[in-house]
Amino acid sequence: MKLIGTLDSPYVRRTAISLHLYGAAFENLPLSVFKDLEAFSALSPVVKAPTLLLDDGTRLMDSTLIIDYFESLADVGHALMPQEVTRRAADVQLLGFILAASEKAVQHVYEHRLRPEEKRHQPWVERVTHQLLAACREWESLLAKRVPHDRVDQVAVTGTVVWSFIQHRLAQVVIAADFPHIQAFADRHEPLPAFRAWPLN
Ligand SMILES: N[C@@H](CCC(=O)N[C@@H](CS)C(=O)NCC(=O)O)C(=O)O
Repeated sequence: MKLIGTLDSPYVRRTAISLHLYGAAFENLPLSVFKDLEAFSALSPVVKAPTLLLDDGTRLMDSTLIIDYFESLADVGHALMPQEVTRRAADVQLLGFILAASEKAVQHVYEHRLRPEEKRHQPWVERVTHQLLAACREWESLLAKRVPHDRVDQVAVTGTVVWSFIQHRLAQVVIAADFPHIQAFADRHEPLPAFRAWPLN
């Protein structure tokens, strides 16, 4: 199985760490969606990272769909989502805000790194920044009230990966000191083996 994409993408990294925790054997092909356009296109013409090539040639795209597929195959000992429905709904809610923060952070990065300055549309940048900060505030507040889980789960994987990405790229926009619960949560998880095996840098 081959996971295509670089670990500086929060979507690729959350998929790699999740596959690791599910105990799935895979190889990472660190092709960039920008620098390795030709090689990436040859494997997947849509050039979306992550793309996961299964051994039978099936191509899976979108981190949430990929993770859901492996979650459906996992036994209880390897599952990353709670089995109990109320806790599961709470985690799905929290993951929604974390993934919204991720999407807005990636849009912010693309807007500043890919679009020439003279073509930038300031109201759009302001909208994306507002949405990013709103998502982080909801995330912080839900995390503060969350009953601590004793094992690494999907909220730990995605929350840590997305926060590290945001702090790596947008530390001037999303001030870590304003989000102490998220920061402490990420600090607790980044040193763990699955996160170190698939590092951001
Ligand atoms: N919802 C998708 C988002 C994936 C995504 O946007 N990946 C970026 C890399 S961070 C990408 O493929 N960018 C190239 C493009 O969209 O053209 C997921 O969860 O996998």
